[in-house]
Amino acid sequence: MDKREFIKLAGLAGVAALSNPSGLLAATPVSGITGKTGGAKAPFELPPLPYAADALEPNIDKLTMEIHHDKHHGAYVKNLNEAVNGTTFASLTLEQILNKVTEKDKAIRNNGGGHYNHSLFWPLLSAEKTAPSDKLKSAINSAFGSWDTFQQKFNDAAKGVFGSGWAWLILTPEKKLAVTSTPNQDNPLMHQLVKERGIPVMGLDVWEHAYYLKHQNRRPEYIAAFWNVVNWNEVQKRYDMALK
Ligand code: MN3
Repeated sequence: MDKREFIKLAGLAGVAALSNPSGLLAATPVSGITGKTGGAKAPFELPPLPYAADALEPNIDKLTMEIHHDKHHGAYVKNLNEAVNGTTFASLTLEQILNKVTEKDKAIRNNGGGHYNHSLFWPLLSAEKTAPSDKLKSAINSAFGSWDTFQQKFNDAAKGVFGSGWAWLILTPEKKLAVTSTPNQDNPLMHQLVKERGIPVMGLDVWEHAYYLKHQNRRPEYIAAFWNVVNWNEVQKRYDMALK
């Protein structure tokens, strides 16, 4: 797959939004950004949490979720809107912005990534017990050798982020599942900035703001808690979308 095809694939949400502005994305968020935010252009809006702030207790506490969503994600949205205002980015969808952003566009890089990553993250968590489908397990097994190896790699990627960043399960442009990580609010769609490009299938926020109030400095404890609340239905949905 060449770069142009990859941009096209990664930008599917934007294309879908243009061809069906009313209904398609609400039902099938290709980008993982739920509801009308999917494929949206500025001004961007903070999507509501898809569950109560205390729904993930005791794994992730209520106050952390409130501050993380309302204040941190809220600030990324506000700052992104200010940063794109009056620039050529103002007419692009969020996915197109991530595809285009470079080192020069510092505020758009940080806040565009922040908005995308958190919009993807909230629905990837759930209080309801879900399990990976046989199809996903089989894809994971063939990509990593075993489920345990996949989890170990993902844990290592999450623990290995120095300072703030994200661990990812991605589908590469070659349609292979891979584990990677990015610093700060970068993500694998920022293909002018990251070494390992791909469509995010699952992501874990390992900024201290995501866990410090409850887990303090114990990031491994937070990572273990994350596995208790993964919404495997959402992971599956994102994987299916990425494959198309
Ligand atoms: Mn965060």
